[in-house]
Amino acid sequence: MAECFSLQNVLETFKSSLSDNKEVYIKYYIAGWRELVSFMNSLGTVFSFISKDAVNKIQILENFLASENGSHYLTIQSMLKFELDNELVDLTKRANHPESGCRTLLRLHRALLWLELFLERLRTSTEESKTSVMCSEAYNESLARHHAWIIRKATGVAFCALPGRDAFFEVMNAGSHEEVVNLLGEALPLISEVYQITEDLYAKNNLLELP
Ligand code: 1Q0
Repeated sequence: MAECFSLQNVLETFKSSLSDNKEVYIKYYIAGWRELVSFMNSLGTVFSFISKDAVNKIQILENFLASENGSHYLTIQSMLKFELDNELVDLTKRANHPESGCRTLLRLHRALLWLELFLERLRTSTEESKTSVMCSEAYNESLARHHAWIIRKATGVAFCALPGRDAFFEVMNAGSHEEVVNLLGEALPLISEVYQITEDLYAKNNLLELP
């Protein structure tokens, strides 16, 4: 049976995703996303269009991992090397490899920045703070610039359907407000580290704008 969402699980998976020499294991990275998607699903059907896209991307990466080339998809670092060396990435426009691991993971990577910005707002929020405002501010500072108008519009509508701060803390299933705030304080540096490692790697290889 699927376990109930817990913030602790998210923290654990992102922790497991970092190897000793600071590579990022794809298996745990996408497990973290699966956990977040299950959380999002519990918030209602207005978020289906978002979770569908997220699941689709997670699935693409899982398929690579399970394929005969799976060993090359162990870490984000090894995936980049493998796909670039073998010309498996569309670099300037979508053509022969519209669903490369590199471009797919980049979409999740951009969403990770949204998550980081949103969780930081949540961590430092007060009783009066609105989740919808925190969410859209984080979105405008991250994903929005990569999204077409129609998606920004739909996303804005979805944000308005978010539960209030108290209910939100509740579904996070991590104890009292204080405990949630502490756990967020623990999770954020990790998420931020995973984000930064990936960002630097993509930047170094000139892959931040993959179509
Ligand atoms: C709780 C509210 C969730 C809000 C999620 C914010 C992200 C909005 C993203 C909107 C995506 C719209 C659907 C399609 C977009 C694609 O066009 C786009 C680009 O891909 P492509 O193939 O067209 O080039 N895709 C993306 O940008 C990927 C988006 C992935 C979003 C993954 C969101 C996962 C949800 C997480 C819930 C987190 C809950 C936070 C609190 C958890 C507490 C630990």
